[in-house]
Amino acid sequence: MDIVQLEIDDHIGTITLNHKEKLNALSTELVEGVISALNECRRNKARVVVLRAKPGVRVWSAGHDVWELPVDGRDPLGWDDPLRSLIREIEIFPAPVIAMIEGSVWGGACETIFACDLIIASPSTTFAVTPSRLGVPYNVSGVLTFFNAAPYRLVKEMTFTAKPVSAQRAEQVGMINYVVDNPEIEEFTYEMARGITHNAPLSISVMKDQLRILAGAHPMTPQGFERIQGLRRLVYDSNDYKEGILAFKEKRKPVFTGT
Ligand code: YXS
Repeated sequence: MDIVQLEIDDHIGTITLNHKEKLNALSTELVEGVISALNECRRNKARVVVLRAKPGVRVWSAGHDVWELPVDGRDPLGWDDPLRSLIREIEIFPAPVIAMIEGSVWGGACETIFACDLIIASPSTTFAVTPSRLGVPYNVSGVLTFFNAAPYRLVKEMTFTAKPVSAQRAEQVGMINYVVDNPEIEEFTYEMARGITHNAPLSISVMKDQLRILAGAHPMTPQGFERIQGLRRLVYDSNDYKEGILAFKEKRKPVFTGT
């Protein structure tokens, strides 16, 4: 069974995450499947893509595959990391990507959803941004995705506490577009998707790209970037980062010492 499934029908691409055993963790294999599906949608000139998991999942995605996070002194979220590639491919895809969410969303999967253009979630959905739970130093463009998705103070709350935020609260603050109950969520999502396919695709594509460029237009000096990279290295070289990953693998609570 493919861990990523693709259907293209009447200008609408549907990409379904289907790696139940690993709770749709964003492994290299799964990310490559999603990127390949996006490329197929591009070849078929899809005018909108729906990114979803199987109906009724408890966990939409458990985030980055923790077993693929390096503990050998390499940046865990470097440019060619699968999660980084996935975010970029969603952002540059020349048509709207609608995230249709059921179940809980964790870590890098939250960023993946926030990189999408529209977000429709079921009432049971929660979003948990978890770098601080694992000791991971998130990367700059990733933090910018969160910064563009939610109010400043809520981004701080989510990143500092790593606690799940409900779909209702996310909708209240404009972090997602709609909360729609099952089973209506599918019809609601595809009605929106069909509506988009009836509008001018070139106009939508250029507005999506303009919004991406404007949202990313935050001045940062080379010195400022280098200072952040230096701080991030201190974190991914730290005992706490190794402890966070090991505790996850040993299924126990981490004990962070700040070293
Ligand atoms: O023990 P087995 O072999 O059955 O495997 C277990 C888990 O190890 C595995 N699994 C994962 N494997 C790799 N990467 C993951 N992110 C991941 N999450 C889970 O799936 C099997 C079932 O997990 P289990 O027994 O815990 O299921 P559960 O139903 O009790 O709990 C579901 C979750 C999602 C609440 C729980 O699995 C969980 O808390 N997972 C970790 C969520 C998380 O912290 N994700 C962030 C990953 S790191 C990331 O995205 C960024 C780098 S960052 O951290 O910076 O945001």
